[in-house]
Amino acid sequence: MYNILVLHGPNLNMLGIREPGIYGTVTLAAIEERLAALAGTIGVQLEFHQSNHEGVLIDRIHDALGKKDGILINPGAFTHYSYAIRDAISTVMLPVVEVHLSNIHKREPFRHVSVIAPVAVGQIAGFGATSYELGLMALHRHLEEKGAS
Ligand code: CA2
Repeated sequence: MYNILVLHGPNLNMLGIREPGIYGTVTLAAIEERLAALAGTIGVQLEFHQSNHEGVLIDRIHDALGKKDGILINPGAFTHYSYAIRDAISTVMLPVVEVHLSNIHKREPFRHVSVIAPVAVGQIAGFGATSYELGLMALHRHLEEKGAS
């Protein structure tokens, strides 16, 4: 049984409430329900947190050290400039999968850069709420393969 921390960054608490044209109508609670259902089928234990504050996200990443096997994260806009979140991920050395609802590579130029991607196992973007499920499956597979090696 793997323990995985699921982190949602700033403004994602507004999902399904504002700007449905860009981010869809699915709420964060519904995404977490979908993830929990998937986790049940693949034998994974999830813990969820959303924060609008960089330091809180960093504290959660630090707390994962020694307790979690990996992290699934949508860092929100911090994706594009938070060297502090990137450093926290490097520090704990846990496998991280970065997910995005939108395809950040076909949006405004500032969103094309992820400072998190170089310290992540990989990135999934553009599939709406499904990005999270794909990300969880990818992280689970990565952990299985790492364990087997
Ligand atoms: O596509 C994604 O998942 C993003 O991480 C979402 C971030 C954005 O800054 C990134 O570039 C890409 C923004 C999340 C804002 O979510 C909202 C949801 C509903 C209403 C307003 C904002």
